[in-house]
Amino acid sequence: SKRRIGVLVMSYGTPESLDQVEAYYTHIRRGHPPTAEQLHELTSRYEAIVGGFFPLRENTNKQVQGLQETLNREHPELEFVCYQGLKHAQPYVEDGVEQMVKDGITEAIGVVLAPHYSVMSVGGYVKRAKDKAQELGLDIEFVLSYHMHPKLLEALSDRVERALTKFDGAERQDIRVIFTAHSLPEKILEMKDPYPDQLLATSKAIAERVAITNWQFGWQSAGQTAMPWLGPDILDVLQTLRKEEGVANVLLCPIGFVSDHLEVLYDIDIEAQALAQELGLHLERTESLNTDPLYMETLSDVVYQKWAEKA
Ligand code: FEC
Repeated sequence: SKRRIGVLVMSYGTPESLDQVEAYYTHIRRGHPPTAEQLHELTSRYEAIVGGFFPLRENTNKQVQGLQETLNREHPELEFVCYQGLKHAQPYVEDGVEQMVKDGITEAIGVVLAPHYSVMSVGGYVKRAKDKAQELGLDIEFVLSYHMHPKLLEALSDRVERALTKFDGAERQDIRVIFTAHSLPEKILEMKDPYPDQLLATSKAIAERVAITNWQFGWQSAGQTAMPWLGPDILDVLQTLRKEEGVANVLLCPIGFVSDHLEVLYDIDIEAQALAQELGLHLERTESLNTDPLYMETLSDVVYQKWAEKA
C-alpha cells in the first residue's frame, strides 16, 4: 500500500454564522470579549461584504480540497491526506493535528495559506501545531514561506497584467500599482522579522515580470490598538497620491492574502473604494488567487519538497 502523508493546511478561519462572530472575535483578542460597539462594528462589516457572509470558509474548503487533488495527481506513488487547522475558528489547528493522529497518520507536513513568514502570523500557526504534534508524538515538518515560488509569481503577475487593462484609456505608466499586505505591530521590526522584506521581494519580482516601474508597497487592515502598526496605511497613501502627487489611477494588489475574505472584500472593495470615489480616483484591485491551479501547484510543490527533504 502507498505511503500516507498527512498535510495540515492552516488558515485564518472565519465564523460559520452571525451568532459565532462574538466567539470568533473573542478568540482573536486572546480571550478578551469585544465591547458591544466593537462587536456591532465587526458584524456590520460581515453583513456588508458580497458573496455571502463568510466566504473565507468555502474558499478555504475548496483550497484544501484542490491541494489534496493536486498532490495526489502529481505524486501518484504517495497518498496525501489534507486536514484543516484554523487559527481562530473550528476546526482549530490543534483539532487538525489530533484528527491526523486519530486517523493513524504518523508523518505530516504543515503549510499555511499565507505566502509570507512573520513570527506573528505563520509563526503563530506553526507553534500551535508543533506543540500539539509533540504532545501526541506526531512527526511533522513545516513550510515557512513560499513567497518567491515561480508559479505564485506567475499567477500574481497574470492578475496584475489583466487588471491593468481595466483603466480604459490610461497609459500603463500612469497607473500606480500598490502591493499590499496585512499590517502588523511595528515591534516585529525589532525582532528582525522577515515579513516586510519578503513582501518587498514578491512585489519587486512581480513588477519586473510585468515590466512596471510605477509601483509602491502599502499596509492595510491595521488593528485598532494603542501600539504603533506598520505603515503607511493604504488609506493614507490614497489621499497623498491624489492630493500631493496628482495620481488618478490606482491598482491595489493584495499579495499578502490568497482568498476573498473580509480584509479584501471589505477593507479594499468597500472601505478603500469609498475613499477613492470621494477623492475622484479610479481604483481597481487584482483578483484573489482562491483555487487558481498555479496556486494549488505552488502549495503542492512546497509541501512535496518539504517531505522529500526529510524522506
Ligand atoms: O474573512 C474573515 O472572516 C477573516 C478575515 C481575516 C483575515 C485576516 C488575516 C490576517 N490577520 C492578521 C493579523 C491580525 C492581527 C490582529 C487581527 C485582527 C483581526 C480581526 C478580524 C480579522 N483580523 Fe486578522 N484577519 C482577518 C480578520 N488580525 C475580524 C479583529 C477586528 C479587527 O481588528 O479588524 C489584531 C489582533 C489583536 O487585537 O491583537 C495582528 C494577519 C493576517 C494575514 C495572514 C494570515 O492569513 O494568517 C497577519 C484573512
